[in-house]
Amino acid sequence: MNDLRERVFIITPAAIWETEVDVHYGWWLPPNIGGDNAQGVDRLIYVVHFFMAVLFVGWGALFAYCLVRFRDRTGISAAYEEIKAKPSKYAEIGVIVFEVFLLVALSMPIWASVKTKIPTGSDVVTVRCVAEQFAWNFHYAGKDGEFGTTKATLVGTENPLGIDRSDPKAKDDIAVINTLHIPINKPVVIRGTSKDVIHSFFIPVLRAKSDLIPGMTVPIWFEAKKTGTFDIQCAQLCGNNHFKMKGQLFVDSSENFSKWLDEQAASAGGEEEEEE
Ligand SMILES: [Cu+2]
Repeated sequence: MNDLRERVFIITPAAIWETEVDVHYGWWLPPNIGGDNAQGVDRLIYVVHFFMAVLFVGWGALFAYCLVRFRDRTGISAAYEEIKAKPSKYAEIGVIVFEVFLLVALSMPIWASVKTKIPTGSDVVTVRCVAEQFAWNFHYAGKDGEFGTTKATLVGTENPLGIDRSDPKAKDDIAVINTLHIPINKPVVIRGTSKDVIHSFFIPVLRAKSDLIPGMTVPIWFEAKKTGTFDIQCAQLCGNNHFKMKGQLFVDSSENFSKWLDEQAASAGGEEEEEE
């Protein structure tokens, strides 16, 4: 898996040219394959954009009207007192009330669900994600469902997560780079952190995005409703190869997901034997 790691430290125009853009989303939002949270984010985006358009047209029309109505004309001089008319005040109060509604009634419930209702239980798939310049390391607990110990002193090119294989719980742990496999229709919790700088874990099709911060473990959760291959992007300018910090999300059927886990477990075992 380590051959997947590409470390190019100099940006050349050729490097930028060769970096493929896999999915062309067009001018509209990328497809949304997420659960309730992701749908809620889209609803909010639509509502906010609709009212931004109304405000844009409304204030633009008022501006144009004022340009004509109060243009410089002979015989008419400017009035230097403050405005006495009430309509502009009402319009501003209306905008404030509506913004409070957007924030309290629409944004906060979605945010609360994303940030505080982290699912727990036996059907939850938990994956650790350790971001680094410029790759995503994913850590699966393996068959026993328990993550083995990781140690900073063990971190190296062969072991980017620093998994301590002498820990019995770590024996079946799976480490993959830039590839995240998840099953369809199951809550997935990513426990994310970073080795170096602040990265931002972003899966556009799931409307899931969160900063990953060194020294902190940040939970991110979502549910995918469609199988397929999608982009994982870094949404935080994190260094000179930020633009290449991409991963792939594979949403698998539950059979394919178990099959993939078994394959990974088998190859992890194989690697250990080679080392001995
Ligand atoms: Cu990054």
